[in-house]
Amino acid sequence: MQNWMQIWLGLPVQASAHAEEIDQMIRLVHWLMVVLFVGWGVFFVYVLFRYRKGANPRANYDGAHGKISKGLEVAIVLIEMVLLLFYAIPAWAKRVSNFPSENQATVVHVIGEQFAWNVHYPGPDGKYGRTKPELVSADNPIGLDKTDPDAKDDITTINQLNLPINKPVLVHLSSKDVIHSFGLYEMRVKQDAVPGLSIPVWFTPIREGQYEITCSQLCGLGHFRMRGFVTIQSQADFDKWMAEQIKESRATN
Ligand SMILES: [Cu+2]
Repeated sequence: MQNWMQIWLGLPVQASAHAEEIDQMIRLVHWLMVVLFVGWGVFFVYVLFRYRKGANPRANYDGAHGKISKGLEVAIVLIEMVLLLFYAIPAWAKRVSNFPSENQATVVHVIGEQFAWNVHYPGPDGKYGRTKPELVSADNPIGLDKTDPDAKDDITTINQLNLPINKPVLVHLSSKDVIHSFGLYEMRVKQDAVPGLSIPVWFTPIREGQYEITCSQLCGLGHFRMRGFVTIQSQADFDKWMAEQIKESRATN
């Protein structure tokens, strides 16, 4: 849903199934902020007028009395608790517990490095080949061990992630050097890539197109150019693309 508030807040298009849930949360928080901003602003102007020197020649050292201010503070805390308990925590829980099963999802490994995104697909056998840090080189950026039979048909790309539409995507995210952050704004996905860890993150793309992978963690001098692309395409186009990659990798091996 691309409504006026979405445009006003400058939010990108919603290209994943859970994007609306995140945006709803963002909108609610902004509504609360609008109410607080306007409320405090009006109160401030009122106080400037009400407690002006002309009307109050002697200062009052007691301060304000009354239940309104306490009631307002309690109300704000309650609204914030509702946002946290009924929107934020349930939305987060779905992201971190309801992972799709590997055979129903597009499974892909994404490995961050200074300053690129390496993408690793298992190839036709569906099995990931072994990778070893000592094999990492300019033409083997993820250190794929070609002596492993599972590695022979593996597909790797740099800064290009192709995914079929309407099918859950399970990304296993890691990093070769420093902490990066895998940011797909249109998918409302952001997850740190940490060396030594494989972190799963999942989403379902629902909109075809070309989007950007942004590194959202300052990771070094070339951080600004650490961007890749995500292409969301129909299953048929994805299969065609994958077949081309397989053909290409067979020709070079
Ligand atoms: Cu980075």
